[in-house]
Amino acid sequence: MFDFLARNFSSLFSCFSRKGPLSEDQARTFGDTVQQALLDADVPLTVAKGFVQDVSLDLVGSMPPKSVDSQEYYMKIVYDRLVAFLGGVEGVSDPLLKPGVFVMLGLQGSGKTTTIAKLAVSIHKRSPGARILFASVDFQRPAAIDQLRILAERVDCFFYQASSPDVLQAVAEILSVKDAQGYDYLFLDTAGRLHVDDRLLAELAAVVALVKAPSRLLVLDAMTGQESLNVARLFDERVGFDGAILSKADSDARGGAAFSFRYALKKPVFFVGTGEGVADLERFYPDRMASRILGLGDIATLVERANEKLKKEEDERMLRALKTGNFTLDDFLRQIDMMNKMGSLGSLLKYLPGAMQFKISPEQVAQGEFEMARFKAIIQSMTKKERLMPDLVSGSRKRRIARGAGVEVAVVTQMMQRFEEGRRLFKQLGGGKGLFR
Ligand SMILES: Nc1nc2c(ncn2[C@@H]2O[C@H](COP(=O)(O)OP(=O)(O)O)[C@@H](O)[C@H]2O)c(=O)[nH]1
Ligand SMILES: [Mg+2]
Repeated sequence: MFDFLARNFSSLFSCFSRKGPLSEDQARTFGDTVQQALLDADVPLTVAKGFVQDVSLDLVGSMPPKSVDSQEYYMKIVYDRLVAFLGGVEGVSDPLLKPGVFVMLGLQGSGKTTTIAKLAVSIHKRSPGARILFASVDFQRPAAIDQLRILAERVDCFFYQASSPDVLQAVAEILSVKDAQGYDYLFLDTAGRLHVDDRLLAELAAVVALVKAPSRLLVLDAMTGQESLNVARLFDERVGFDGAILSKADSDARGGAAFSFRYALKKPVFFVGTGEGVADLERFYPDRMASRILGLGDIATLVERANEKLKKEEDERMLRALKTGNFTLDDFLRQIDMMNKMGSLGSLLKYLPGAMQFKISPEQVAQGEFEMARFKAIIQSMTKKERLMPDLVSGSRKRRIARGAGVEVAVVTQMMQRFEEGRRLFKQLGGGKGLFR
């Protein structure tokens, strides 16, 4: 979803020259380019204009110090604006931290029921012992209730089917069950319509009014683009909600809704749904999203994904190694395995700085995966000592390793060079005086 914005934004760097202050022409070109990029991404005109105005004011009103690279200086200003626009760094409270009653709101098919399971999985990850109850008052479609029952079983949660056919009585019944049985969390699934209508909104308002201190989560389908902002406005006026979850961010939606949500609704986006599976949910962090949109990469999310899939100590070692640039061929090998565990190279690329700018083709990705497999074979043919002290690898050792891995000697040489480059690169990323640290 954000790839679209990223593609258009990553070329913005070239609007700024490396030296000296921004000229009026450059500022105008920049503003026009940004506005067009936003409109192309399905951002409403008023929002696009608002953003361009804000960021232009910041750009024109500031002067890069002599000692710094102007391009970096101005991009940092754009980055800061973008973060603020998307919700700021402090605006990312986690609604799931506190137990309570969560009412899911949204149109039919937006992803409410699926999202309940995803949220439960994310609670269980943090507090495995949490007792979570699912219940539904989506009486429009009996299949919708079965769907929730099945999901509850799959993600180890409790399910309660109210006996009353009346929505409000059912809610009262569910709430008393929650209190009597001492559940920590209750997720209340509600009915949606294909379009917002009066009766639906009135019913939802009445449901919400029955719950003490409810957390009201609006689930919006990112694929519906700008229309989702109108839906959100209506729900806000008639029912009220605390924040949104954007589902189907994995689709080829152009990201305009996600970009505009905070600005248009003055409420946070808590999560984005990234697939149909129960684990496909990510927190929405404005700063990480801004990095991704600007093609600066999202190292934090990348590392988090690694965290989840790797044993803890291995992982801490790796982070230290990455940060200090102090890693050996053994680490390199582990890194290749780590990448394999996290997903294909292609799926990882969008998190890496600059990947967007270089427009990596599927052939290049395939080539990269082939090389990783070859590198792995080479490292595996080395002795422990050689892996720790790569400088030892020369002449006859190289020939032995090449034979062991079934490659030409030149490939071994090439890999050693890449390793050195990688070591330097990670040092810059992790420990160096990068722009965004
Ligand atoms: N690709 C994708 N599909 C999703 C996502 N969230 C929900 N869906 C799918 O959207 C459809 C409707 O979801 P559902 O939870 O039943 O919506 P509800 O009517 O609002 O309860 C289902 O086929 C889900 O699998 C998501 O983040 N990505
Ligand atoms: Mg449903």
